[in-house]
Amino acid sequence: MAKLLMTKTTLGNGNTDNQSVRRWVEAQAKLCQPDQIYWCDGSEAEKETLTAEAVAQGILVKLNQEKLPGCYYHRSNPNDVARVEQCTFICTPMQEEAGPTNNWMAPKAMYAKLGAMCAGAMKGRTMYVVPYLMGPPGSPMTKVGIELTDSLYVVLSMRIMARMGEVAYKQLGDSDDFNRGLHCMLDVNPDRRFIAHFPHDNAVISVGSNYGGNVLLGKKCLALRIGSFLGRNEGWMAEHMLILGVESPAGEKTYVAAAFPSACGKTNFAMMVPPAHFKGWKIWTVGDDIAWMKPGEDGRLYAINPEAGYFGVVPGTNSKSNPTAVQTIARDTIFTNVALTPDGDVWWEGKDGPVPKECLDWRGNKWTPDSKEKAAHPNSRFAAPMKNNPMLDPLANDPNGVPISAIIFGGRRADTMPLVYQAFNWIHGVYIGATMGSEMTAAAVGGLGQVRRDPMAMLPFCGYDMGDYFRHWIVMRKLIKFTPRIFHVNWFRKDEAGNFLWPGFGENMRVLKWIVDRCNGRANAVETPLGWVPYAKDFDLSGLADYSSEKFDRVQTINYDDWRRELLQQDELFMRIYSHLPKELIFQRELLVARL
Ligand code: GTP
Ligand code: SPV
Ligand code: MN
Repeated sequence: MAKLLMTKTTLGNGNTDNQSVRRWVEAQAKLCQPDQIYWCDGSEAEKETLTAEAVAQGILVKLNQEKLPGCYYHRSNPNDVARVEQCTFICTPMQEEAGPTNNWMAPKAMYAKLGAMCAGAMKGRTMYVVPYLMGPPGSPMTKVGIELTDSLYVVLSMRIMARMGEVAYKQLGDSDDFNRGLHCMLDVNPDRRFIAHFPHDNAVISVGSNYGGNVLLGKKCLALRIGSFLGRNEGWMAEHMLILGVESPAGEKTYVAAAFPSACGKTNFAMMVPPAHFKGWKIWTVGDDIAWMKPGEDGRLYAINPEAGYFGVVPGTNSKSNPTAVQTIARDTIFTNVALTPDGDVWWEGKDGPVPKECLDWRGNKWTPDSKEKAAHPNSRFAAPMKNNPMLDPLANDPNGVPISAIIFGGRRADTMPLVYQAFNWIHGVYIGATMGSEMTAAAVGGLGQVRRDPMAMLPFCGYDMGDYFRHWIVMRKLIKFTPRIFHVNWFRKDEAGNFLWPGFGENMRVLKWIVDRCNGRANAVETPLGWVPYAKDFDLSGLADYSSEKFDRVQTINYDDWRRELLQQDELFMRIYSHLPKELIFQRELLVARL
């Protein structure tokens, strides 16, 4: 192994002869001035060492190893518990390219601003070099990233969320085609928090945070914001979608991808366990958050999950809502911002079993069942390796990905949106995705509960102009011979009393079954102004206690007053992004108005 260029103390067994990597790391070290540089190799031994170090520094708490083998607990700064969209920037040379839905700053100005913040920021600290892959090793779709960070929590989380270590240098070879990610925690101050993307440089700089999507740079930053930009130029799609396989009792396998906004049910859907009534049906997980999709040689659209772990919402996870997740997070998991019980276990609202008489809440304060505040933060998360998932699809690591038969869009809507309908064709489906709305959740700071337009669940994650992104979807149609069918679902419609009109979770299998049958030419449908919907008589409600066909009619109702409002709200988005909006979508709007 060649000697490193830098004079700094270097630790860790990870090393590379790749000159571009070494020069770049050296330049960043010169800027940040860490006391030492630690080159991660991704080994088990390294995990042990770094975990022990994190425990010694109080970054992680070792949980009760009898109950939760290999599990650790982390509390983030209370000012740093979710993605911050107002601090997230797309830095293209022209603002036009970033579009009206992204914060923008010129690259030169942003490099100068963040360079000044990072200067000397790692004095007295260690800079960890984290090489990783987004995608299975050896896949032509896989991308290499290197994240430099002064956070051990980030190193240990990245190790779960991505394929980390030597494997990345192997894929990279002597190429300089890798994402350059720099993360400095600084003083974790919201006023000095920036997540800046430089799509033309395949680079990201994140400062002032130590939480989730802000700092695990392979995830939202590379796999979605930079990824969407690269995908547009290279003829593929980077989407905020889960990927799952549906296996019928006869062994037929159908893969679907689904885009729901943050905290709107992707992980739950991707790990769904069909109800007893669906004997012999199985759901296999490929991914729970991100899909990279590319047309294959056979003319179908193929998808890979670029991630290797799940960064999932904890509250509400139990053996009824998501038994697969319960098994997945039983070991080797880092829990962030849940509650800690006196016996070294974790707890959250909606967990199986009794409510603890006393525990420490996500801030570390004493909590009892009488406390007014929640014990676990609503956006508390688990980071768990996907290999723990008992229903991991056998093709989850396949370099070719899986062929997608259906794309499902869905939002969190208390009204207006029926449980399920199918687009008439691809371009109509693009319109349905482009006009998606959803109530905002705790996954991002601000606006909780308000309905906002979140096209294709990508509003916070698209690395370029939203109108150009719609254009890319339209262009992709020409590259795919057998286009996936497109659907819209809404698990969250409520009655006047505020009760959900659909039981959701495992029962979503009933909707998925109709979707799969539609894709495979087996189910009938009725034409409505919105699209195709199931005949009530065809839709399987058997074995669903207390669920009448009247209730199903209600959850499927198209209310014309609601749709008048809906169209006006959609117009607000279209006005905002008008200058790059493909005219095809304006025509689709006109057709919808005419049908209504
Ligand atoms: P991100 O990781 O933020 O991208 O979220 P996600 O889309 O993976 O959402 P997740 O599956 O974690 O679900 C978020 C919340 O929605 C959880 O609190 C669930 O309880 C709730 N949820 C998920 N599926 C359903 C459903 O079918 N019905 C109802 N009513 N709630 C659901
Ligand atoms: C999301 O917000 O969509 C997430 C969580 O998946 S985070 O990684 O924080 O972006
Ligand atoms: Mn997500």
